[in-house]
Amino acid sequence: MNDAPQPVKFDAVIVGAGFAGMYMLHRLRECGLSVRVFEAGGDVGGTWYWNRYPGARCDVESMEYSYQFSAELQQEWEWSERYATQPEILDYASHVADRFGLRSDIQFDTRVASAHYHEASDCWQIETDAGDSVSARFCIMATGCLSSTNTPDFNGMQDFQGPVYHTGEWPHEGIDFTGKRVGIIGTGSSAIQSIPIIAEQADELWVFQRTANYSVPAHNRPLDAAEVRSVKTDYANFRVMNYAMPAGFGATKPHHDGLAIDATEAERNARFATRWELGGLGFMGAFEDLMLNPDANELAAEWTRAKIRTIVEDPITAELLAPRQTIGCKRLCVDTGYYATYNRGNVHLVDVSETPVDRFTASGIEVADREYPVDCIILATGFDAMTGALLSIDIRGRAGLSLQDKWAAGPLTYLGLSVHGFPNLFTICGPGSPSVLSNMIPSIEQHVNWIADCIVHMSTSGRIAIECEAQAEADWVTYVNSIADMTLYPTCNSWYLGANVPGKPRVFMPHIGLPSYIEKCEDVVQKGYDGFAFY
Ligand code: FAD
Ligand code: N01
Repeated sequence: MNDAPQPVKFDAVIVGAGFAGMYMLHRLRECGLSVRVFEAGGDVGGTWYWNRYPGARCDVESMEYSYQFSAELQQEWEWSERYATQPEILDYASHVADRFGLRSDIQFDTRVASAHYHEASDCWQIETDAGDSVSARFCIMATGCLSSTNTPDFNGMQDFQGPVYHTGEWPHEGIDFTGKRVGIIGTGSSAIQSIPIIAEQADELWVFQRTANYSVPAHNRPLDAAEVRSVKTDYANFRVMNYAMPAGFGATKPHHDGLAIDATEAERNARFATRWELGGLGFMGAFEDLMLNPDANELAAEWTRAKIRTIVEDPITAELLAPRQTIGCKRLCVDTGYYATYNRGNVHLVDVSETPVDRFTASGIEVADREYPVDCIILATGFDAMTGALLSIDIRGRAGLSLQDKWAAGPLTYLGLSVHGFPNLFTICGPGSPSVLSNMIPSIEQHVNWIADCIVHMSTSGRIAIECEAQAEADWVTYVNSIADMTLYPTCNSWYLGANVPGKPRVFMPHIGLPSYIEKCEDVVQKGYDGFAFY
């Protein structure tokens, strides 16, 4: 007798319960499907469940960084600040889960270890680290673009006697740095948000910087009631206008056209200053050629460096903080008081660009034979972005083809939604979609709606399986890269290219431009799912 547990059969399994997994569950339940969601964390929220470091908040404005699928939800939820804090966004995710009764179909504290496609039954067999074994017609990866942390293998990590925290796996109870000597490695968005707050608590803060990053002020503030009312009066139109923006946000902000290289110095300076005062990611919208022409980019970069020099009092520190790479090539950071924090006596910048971190000792961090004694270390070292979470699952498609093998030279997808050889597997905001180069919640909703509509189409037309064609996939990857090659994005070592993770193939992963992408997805459907095969 075979006493192995019988697999449970669902119409769909969703992996991940961040904003993508939550909305996918809601849509599929509305379509009448039986669904099980597996989530490694203890509750919903994804990014906002894990990234609890001091100062964590969104850099797309709250009124834009939220769901639009329910008119009631978007009317009833009140954001308190221009850029919502992590706790507020997590409360929002929790509210959505309560309001739509999502938790009953989500199994928390459960990591999916493998997903194998069985051709005989046209089903996915999914196994978890908790011992679950379930089968489903569809397997939908809502595993997140920035959910797999990147922890460099520093020598002697195990020797350090104090605690080591990663910003992307922050302790739920929070940390009080009062009276502590703190070392933080990294100067990306997570570090830039947390450094000013940690600096206020800690006795000494040592910042280990490998590459200086550009950051613009957030000018965060409480939301004005009149401003909220004006958006809520016609939220639907506000959303439509934002979907037409290159990155899915900023439609109601001042629009600027023209080329930086054609403007006079006075015009340029005035426009950069206006954008700096407005605050936020819109800085790169000052002129149309900033991400296309290196000379134009250098004008914006040098303006920003000059700005940093006016804020940071010590000229040596100011020079170290002035980035050299193309501005906007790595994701622009948005801060509150970041550069001014270096004017504090207890904050010290350690340049590790030429002489890297040698090792962790029992009591500190060693660089170029000097030990910096610290009580705790923060790794603000980012993520194995876009592919990390997917490739840490043993995903196998037709004929046992593993995704790890298929993507050995870089991710291959059609529309960032589908992978040839992996029928009925969908990736929400996968590599090859606008995802991280867009306001992600609207991008997630667009993907979820596309997938749900596709599943309904299959059901009404009696189709069992869908798979993208090899040629469509190859053409899409070429196209995504050809767009990137027209821009300055490939000119630095960003995580968009996988350059932050040693050994990761250097391939530009996101699709640049949301409106053209949405148009393509709609066109594919209108042409009878062009580039896909059904059986
Ligand atoms: P996630 O929120 O990452 O959720 C994925 C979930 O899948 C996680 O909970 C994870 O535990 C789970 N998971 C992964 N693998 C497995 C597995 N094998 N088994 C079970 N569960 C698994 N985007 C913006 O547009 N605007 C912003 O302002 C913004 N701010 C950000 C700030 C920070 C600090 C970070 C890190 C990212 C930010 N992002 C922002 C990007 C953010 O990731 C997205 O906006 C969005 O939250 C992604 O939702 P998601 O559901 O796709 O993925
Ligand atoms: O990670 P990062 P992040 N030795 O990869 C350094 C989103 N986000 O968590 O640049 C020394 O940007 C690394 O140096 P270098 C947003 O999309 C948004 O900060 O590789 N240093 C870099 O300085 C963002 O882009 C917000 O030379 C090492 C840093 O660690 C994305 O998440 C807030 C090192 C990593 O920076 C990732 O941001 C937070 C080593 N061995 C995150 N390895 C918002 O504001 C790495 N580094 C909304």
